[in-house]
Amino acid sequence: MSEDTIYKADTGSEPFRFDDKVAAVFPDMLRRSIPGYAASIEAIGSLARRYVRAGSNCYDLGCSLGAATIAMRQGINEPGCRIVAVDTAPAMIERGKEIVANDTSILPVMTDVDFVLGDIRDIEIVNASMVVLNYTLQFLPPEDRDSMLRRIYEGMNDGGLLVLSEKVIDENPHMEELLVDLHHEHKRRNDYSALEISRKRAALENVLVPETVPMHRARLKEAGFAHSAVWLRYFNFVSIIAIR
Ligand code: GEK
Repeated sequence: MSEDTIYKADTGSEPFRFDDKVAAVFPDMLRRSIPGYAASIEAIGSLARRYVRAGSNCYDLGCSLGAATIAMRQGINEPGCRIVAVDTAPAMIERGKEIVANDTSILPVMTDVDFVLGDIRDIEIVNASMVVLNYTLQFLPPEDRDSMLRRIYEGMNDGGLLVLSEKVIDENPHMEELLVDLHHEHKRRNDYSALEISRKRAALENVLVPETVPMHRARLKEAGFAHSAVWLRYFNFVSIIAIR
């Protein structure tokens, strides 16, 4: 796995972009930056086994290199399904295709994967038994998030499952300060320097826009999801499951 050294260099005031440089170090970046990332991927596999129905579609929205796609494919135990893995970043889609093609894990059933280079706001969602937004919604402009969730709900079958993982802000400013500090300490333990952490933070400003857990849950309810629960929280990173 290539080491993420991107913010060892001074990148000036350039906003964060999902380009070739990021794609080349992405697994290392996520592992060291997102507390709970590995747990989110593991759960996606288990949830796929429980919720994916024969002949249905699964969507990995903002798939990056396809880690959640691979987990779903390993979990799916029903015939005739299809995974649609979508990302706007060509560098991610190109590498993701290679990674999935070279994945040699033994699968319970063969599930086709279609990689789509495109914006998740333009993708048609139909006959879905599982939809994954693993740390992706946070990159959409907030004003586009309600309609995105509504479209997902409308494209899902009854009993279908949505996994929504996000960086969040706490409603309580005092606790927010502590959680951010704990996250930065976690990154320092994972060998990012204080300078790398502050450069990355500046680059993500206005690119990754976090919301509170109550805002996410209210949006899910508004979109129509009858049930939702936070199943994972690690500092200011959460994963929520919602069932149609
Ligand atoms: C994982 N889910 O490993 N349309 C499509 N893709 C988008 C859009 C958009 N509008 N906006 C951002 N992206 C993955 C990790 S990373 C999380 C997801 C992170 C894509 C973007 O190109 C990137 O690949 C991904 O969403 C977010 O489970 O970097 O913190």
